[in-house]
Amino acid sequence: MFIALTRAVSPTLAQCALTHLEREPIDIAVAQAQHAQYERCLAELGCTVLRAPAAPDLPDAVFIEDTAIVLDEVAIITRPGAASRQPETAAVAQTLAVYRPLHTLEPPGTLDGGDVLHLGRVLYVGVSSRSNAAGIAQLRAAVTPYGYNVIPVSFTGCLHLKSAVTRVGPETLLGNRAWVAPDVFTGMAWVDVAPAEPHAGNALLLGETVVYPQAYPQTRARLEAQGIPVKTVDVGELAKAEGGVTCCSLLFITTPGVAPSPFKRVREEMEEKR
Ligand code: CIR
Repeated sequence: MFIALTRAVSPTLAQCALTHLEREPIDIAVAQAQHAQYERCLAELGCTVLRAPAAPDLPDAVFIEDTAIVLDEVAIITRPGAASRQPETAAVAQTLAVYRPLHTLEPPGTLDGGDVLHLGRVLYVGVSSRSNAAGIAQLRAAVTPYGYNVIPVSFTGCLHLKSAVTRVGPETLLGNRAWVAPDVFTGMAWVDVAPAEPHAGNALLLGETVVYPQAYPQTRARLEAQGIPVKTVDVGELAKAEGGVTCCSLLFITTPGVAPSPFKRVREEMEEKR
């Protein structure tokens, strides 16, 4: 069973951390509706959607990807690079402890999950304003015993490595080569984002389908031209907070035999409402 762990949009989202974008008004009700549509999309693609406990006072809590890296063997609880986001990890750790042994990053290390691109036994990690050398070294020490290789990657122009590049197929990446060099990712084919859509590199691969923002039709056409199935979602209000489609969930295979009973089963709830 595939689990998509999500977290509710906080009523304080408009006070989110911002790095590259100007602050714009955010309509919370619309953001919540878009988030619900995103969860529905993941459920339709076969995920069991579970919500970590809500954190109304933590503006960026919806961007749960940044708080952990869930591998088959272990979950790494990060230490987010924005101080305002560091309290987000406690409840996520509690939730993930049901499924994985935990390893927690410590000061002075910082690392955001949005900087970690997981391709097989390699974790490419963006060196960013959020993920520092100490955080990357701690991640390497934690995952090396499980046979993973950690490769730091330089990039520019955006918040996280995965704002610039993500996986869209078993051996295919989608990315903005103005922000990150394709040849870093050995053995992977590369689809360029459309020039008019520099932020279009963030896609969420689920099985063979790519969950993708409605806002990037030109890049979507490029994916479809490669034979990649795409399901679009409108995440426009979340994008104002510098969020994309990867950052609103943590995807992982459940441990066989472990029941997710302490958590809200969003899919079941949605089915009841139909
Ligand atoms: C932040 O600045 O941390 C949030 N406003 C946005 C985080 C988006 N996370 C992601 O793309 N992984």
